[in-house]
Amino acid sequence: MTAFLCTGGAGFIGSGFVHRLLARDETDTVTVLDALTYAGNRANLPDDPRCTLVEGSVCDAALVDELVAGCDVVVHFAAESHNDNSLNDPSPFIQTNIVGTFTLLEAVRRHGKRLHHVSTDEVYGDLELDDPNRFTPTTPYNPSSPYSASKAASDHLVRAWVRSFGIHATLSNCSNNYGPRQHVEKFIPRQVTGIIDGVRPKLYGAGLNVRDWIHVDDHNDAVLDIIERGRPGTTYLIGADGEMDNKSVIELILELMGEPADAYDHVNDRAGHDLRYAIDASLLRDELGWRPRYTSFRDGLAATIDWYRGNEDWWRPTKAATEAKYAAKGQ
Ligand code: NAD
Ligand code: TDX
Repeated sequence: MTAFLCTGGAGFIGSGFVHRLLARDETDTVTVLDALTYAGNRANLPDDPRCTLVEGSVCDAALVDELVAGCDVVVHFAAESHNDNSLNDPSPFIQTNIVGTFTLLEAVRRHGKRLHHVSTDEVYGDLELDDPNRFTPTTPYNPSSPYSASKAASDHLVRAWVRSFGIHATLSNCSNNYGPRQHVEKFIPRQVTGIIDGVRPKLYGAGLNVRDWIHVDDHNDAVLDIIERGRPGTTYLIGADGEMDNKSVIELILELMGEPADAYDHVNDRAGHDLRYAIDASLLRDELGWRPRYTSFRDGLAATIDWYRGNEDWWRPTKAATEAKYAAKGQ
């Protein structure tokens, strides 16, 4: 019987975590602290008396202190998460990702609580397409965008609080997630919902950029394993050997949705666009025995497409405003 505090639990990955947590144990409870920004949606949360939503910010020190005091384990998902938004306006990324993590760390330190910090592979920068190496926990930090720099800063804060103050924290850096309830600003949902609306997919630049795709449920299973069995102070990389270039992902989406494989357009590239991410998850596999359940990206993607087809009420309200932001940048 564990009382979890889950920040950002009304977003894509955090809500997936809440669903998995409550499904696997009948006695756990979860308090979700979420600011319900454009990316948060209370409808993402299960209708379950063991789940309570508190609408508020991780930057609100008094609120964070009260909630941390009342829980056993903190799982920190809350963040501004979209690279393109960070190029338009970095300011909320500095506040939520850096100041918010600092605020949480201070409360965790005061109350001596267990923390798991959720981060991204983007903190390591990018790899050449032919580089035989992948990211490992010792790869030097080299972030490219305001988003990834703010996540890198948050990781450094957590590591410093572990070393200097002895807080009991673990960290994870995961590759690109896909699955249900991902905001339509992100690559895969943007193209899938566009095709449903008869709009051709939009590929940044030549589309040779490689991302290492993992299903959101596999990410969250790894987070649960780390919370239960991870070594204090350790960073685990999470990835499922899912490297694929963006052009191939668009072609696969088009095929699965019954459209010609060349029915997409090239649009303006992202400034500072990272070329390739690739995760070596050996530590997670060898030490904690984690294995991904979604071993076929094709099957996981087909199920995700079905989810967007069946949940138009969920994504329709945010689609037009999201596309208007892209249109202003020729994307
Ligand atoms: P998301 O944008 O879908 O959700 C973020 C959630 O945080 C939203 O519910 C939002 O309302 C909330 N939030 C934002 N600012 C807040 C604040 N100040 N206080 C409280 N809540 C706030 O993001 P996501 O894709 O679910 O990502 C979750 C975490 O996982 C992030 O830390 C992200 O860096 C990390 N991550 C994401 C991916 C990916 O592929 N999406 C990969 C690796 C790591
Ligand atoms: O319309 C598009 N066309 C396109 O070619 C969009 C929205 C994106 N892209 C490209 C850019 C990237 O190379 O697709 C790739 C994936 O883009 P995003 O979905 O924006 O993801 P990315 O920038 O790779 O970051 C994601 O993974 C790491 C998450 O958004 C981050 O939160 C996570 O940390």
